[in-house]
Amino acid sequence: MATLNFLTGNAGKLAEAQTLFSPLGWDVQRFEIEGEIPEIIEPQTDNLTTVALAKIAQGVELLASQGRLQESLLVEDSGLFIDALPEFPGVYSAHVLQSIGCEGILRLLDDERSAHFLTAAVLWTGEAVEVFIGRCDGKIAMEIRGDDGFGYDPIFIPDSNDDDRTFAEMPQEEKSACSHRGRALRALYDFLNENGA
Ligand code: ITT
Repeated sequence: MATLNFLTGNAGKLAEAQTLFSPLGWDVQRFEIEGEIPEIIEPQTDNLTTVALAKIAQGVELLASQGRLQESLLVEDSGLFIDALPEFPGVYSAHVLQSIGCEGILRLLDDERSAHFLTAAVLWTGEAVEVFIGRCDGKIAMEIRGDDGFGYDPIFIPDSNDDDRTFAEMPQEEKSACSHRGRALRALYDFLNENGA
């Protein structure tokens, strides 16, 4: 089984990547140095891809410092974008979740509830950097629902879902089949396959 290192502090993201890649023969492991997840500095910018590229640049330096530059490394940056609140929470999704939470988002919204998630996944192949984007359209629920998933999952209803369930009310495989992360990571997997990784 091939190994893919994933530099992330988010256990939910790691679990989703593992669920998606393991049936495909890839073992996704959290990238750690001496048992610790390395600290990564995210730049102030309104672009997810720019953030993800800054993360991979730091990750590749860390690989090099460990003499592991030939290994692959994955990072990703994701955000929730709500049409009624332009660019919000967007690149500030992690900070907004920590400060006002899903309840706070619900309090800000009226009838207009359309939204989408975006993921910018960046892969260091051991030689070069590749970018994969995934998007999932949907809407913000009227209330918090479901116990699965993480982050904004209890308030996001994907359009592909015809029974109004939130991501947090779906098994992980069902979320991955239509999610922003699932789309970006399947594109990444196709790239790995086509390039004989
Ligand atoms: P990293 O260490 O990988 O950077 P993070 O938690 O800082 O992890 P992001 O900045 O990419 O991740 O994510 C922004 C926020 O959006 C964060 O609070 C996540 O919990 C949330 N989020 C990301 N993907 C999500 C998803 O699929 N469903 C629900 N919330 C999600």
